[in-house]
Amino acid sequence: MSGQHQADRTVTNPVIPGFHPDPSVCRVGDDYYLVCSSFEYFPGIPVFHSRDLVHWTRIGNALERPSQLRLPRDMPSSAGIYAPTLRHHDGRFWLIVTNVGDGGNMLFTATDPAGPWSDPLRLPGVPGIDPDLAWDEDGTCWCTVAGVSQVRLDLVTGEVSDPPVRLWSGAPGAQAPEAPHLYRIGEYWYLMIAEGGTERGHCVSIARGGSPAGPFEPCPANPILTHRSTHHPIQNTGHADLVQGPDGSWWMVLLGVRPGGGTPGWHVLGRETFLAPVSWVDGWPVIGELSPELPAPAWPLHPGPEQPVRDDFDQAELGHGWISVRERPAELCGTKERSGWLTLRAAGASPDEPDLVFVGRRQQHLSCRVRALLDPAAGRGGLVVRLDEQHHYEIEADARQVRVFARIGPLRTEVAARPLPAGPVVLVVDIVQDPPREARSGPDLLSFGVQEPDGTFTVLGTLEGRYLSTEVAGGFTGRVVGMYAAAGTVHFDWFDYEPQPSS
Ligand code: 6LW
Repeated sequence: MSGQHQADRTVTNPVIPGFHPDPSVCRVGDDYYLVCSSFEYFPGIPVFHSRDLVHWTRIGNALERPSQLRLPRDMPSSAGIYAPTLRHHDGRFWLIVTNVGDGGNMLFTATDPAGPWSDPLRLPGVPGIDPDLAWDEDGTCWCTVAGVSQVRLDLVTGEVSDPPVRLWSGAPGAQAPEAPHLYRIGEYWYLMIAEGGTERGHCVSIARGGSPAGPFEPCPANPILTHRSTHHPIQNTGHADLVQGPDGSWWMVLLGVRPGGGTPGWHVLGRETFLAPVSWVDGWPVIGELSPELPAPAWPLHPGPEQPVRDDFDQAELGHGWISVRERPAELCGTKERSGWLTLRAAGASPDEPDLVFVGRRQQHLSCRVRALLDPAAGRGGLVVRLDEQHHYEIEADARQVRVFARIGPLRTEVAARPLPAGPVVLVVDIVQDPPREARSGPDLLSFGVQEPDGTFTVLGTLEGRYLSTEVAGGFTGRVVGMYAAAGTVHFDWFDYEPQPSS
């Protein structure tokens, strides 16, 4: 399909950087909508909009009420909300997703993808994870899940008509056939899956057949996409979804990671959303260039508004880019108690605990600087860079001192401490990509400190970033950076997130 690119212009991949895995996309007219997994974070399932598949603006979160999303304290990190599928059918948006650890598979609907979304229809008959929705010409809804198996689903009652039927398991012996999506394209039904596990062996395979229930014939070129055992800067490529542009061109959104540093390579931003062009040869999709600089699509580009660097907490409600760990009770967190400030009331938990009182955002740039002005007069809190309860670095202030801590697995240590004069203090986290200098270096360095009254940055401690990587910590998320309260009440006047150039 020539002409789907502007050869002279490139756009940046990932199209949605930072912890935004398992993308699912659909198009309505000229508008694309995309959702991602959100695991233990609340609100859940960020919803993005784009006019060009390249520039995405977050327009909300699908799961923003406790009636839609429960993330209990005993639910481990990297459980919770897995792998949604977003589709538009019969005038409505449909979102099917698994809450691993609380309720299993659920269905939500909306007329506006920005919300509000419905309360959940629970689907006890839909097994496993990674549910997909597809409708045939008769209106029957086929729900396909990891494994890969399928049920027919009644969208009114949530009941399934038969026990699950096994459809296809991908390559013989390959691990984790998952992330199925079923499409009617031309004369065939296509069943696309991910396999090989969501780490370096990840890949995308496809099969086709004459009916949504199969049988399916695997593509002779499977896997149709993988970067396994290559030096490609984008790795772990898989968990994909297909979408067709208004001009008839086809595209794939998928997850990938950007490992940095020496061997074995550590990725710190989680699994990110990438875009790749798709062409068709003999009725099979062929995936085009997937690179950090992607040739721009042939249509006009629609860059969104510049992301503001600072949140001054002057609005009554927090913007939808802010996320919390497991829940965000209004009585512990809000902007109403002290006008123009975000107030966090500790619930007795440190960043080592699952119910940390925390408001943060995804780290989306390999190098960035985060600063916040906090008033610790009545409590203890600070800035934390978090992968999970066992992997985080933080700078914490109380009325008397500021301290830097590192938690790596079972080990917790105080890295630095310094007395503080009375009054508010600007805490700083400076994250700098560290290109590989030797086999064991990188991928980044995190410096923690305070901003002096003259604006200079005094570093109290610098820590290597690899211990806050998925290769060390495990799990499915990525770095999140934000504000927390560990004791008493802590007020934050503003929070800055400034992307920095990286090498
Ligand atoms: C998701 C599975 C996967 O359910 O990882 O990469 C799991 N793919 O499909 C969690 O994101």
